[in-house]
Amino acid sequence: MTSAPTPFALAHQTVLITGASSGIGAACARYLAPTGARLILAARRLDPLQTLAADLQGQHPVEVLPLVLDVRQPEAVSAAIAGLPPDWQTIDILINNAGLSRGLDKQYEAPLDDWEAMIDTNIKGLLYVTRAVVPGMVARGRGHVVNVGSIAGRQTYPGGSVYCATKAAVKSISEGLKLDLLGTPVRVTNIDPGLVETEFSVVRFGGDADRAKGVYQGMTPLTGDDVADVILFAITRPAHVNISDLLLLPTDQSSMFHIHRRAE
Ligand code: NDP
Ligand code: 8X3
Repeated sequence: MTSAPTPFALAHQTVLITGASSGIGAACARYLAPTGARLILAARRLDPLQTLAADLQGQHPVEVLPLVLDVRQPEAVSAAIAGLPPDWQTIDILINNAGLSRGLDKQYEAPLDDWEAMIDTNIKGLLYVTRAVVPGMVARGRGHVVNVGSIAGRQTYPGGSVYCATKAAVKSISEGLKLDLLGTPVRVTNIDPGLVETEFSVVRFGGDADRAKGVYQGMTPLTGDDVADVILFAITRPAHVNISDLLLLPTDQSSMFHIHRRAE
């Protein structure tokens, strides 16, 4: 009889989660809090980070460091990582989750600002954080990077060309990072969720909550918890196991274009 593999222990591991003020990132924090990991929760909004930190610390003996960070600012990113308190400098796990979508306009009509926001956050921001954190992982001989892409990076939909392109870029960046890290123990996981009900669609539609609700109408989307659960699985595999690429869909979704909706 074979025995189950020993999971990778998260106790005392320092985890940086970008986009931790909401949705998938906040769910990752909640899933990691009971594991003994130490959490750096990064986003632009301090209030929700502090509220989340207080909630987690009320429930678990967990160390949490809220970090105000705009991933679009390369100097601010490198200064924030270099300026972490000494006992928080050794980041073992990076969850590159910060991201957003803006609008569903046709490519030949979309506001340029929307493109800048998506490209600067989803591609360049992810790269800036990776560039600031991964050298330390290589030097220490341990680490794991989880990049949150999307099914949108695998299938382009009307009005989504730039958002989809940013997520296709995340997939390429994940593949490239794994290639460049070959020969080191640092692991790379790319996870591409389908529809997840978070603040994502509210942000996409400029605060229009009713339009956002319509995205998930009549179907059961993933929750941030569902994604966090799978990320927790990926980062707790034994050190010689690298889950490279994951597509995670709601049962009601088979592709970008096949969504089962019940009459309500
Ligand atoms: P939310 O809008 O709920 O969360 C997005 C998070 O990203 C927030 O914490 C936000 O914090 C943060 N963020 C946005 N811009 C920046 C920035 N410039 N610097 C730092 N943090 C930033 O959406 P989700 O949780 O759904 O999204 C998380 C990731 O999952 C994104 O990369 C998204 O593309 C991806 N994804 C989402 C899916 C979905 O259907 N929801 C499906 C597939 C992938 P703040 O505003 O405080 O900075
Ligand atoms: C988010 C999923 O389908 O709204 O990446 O683009 S979708």
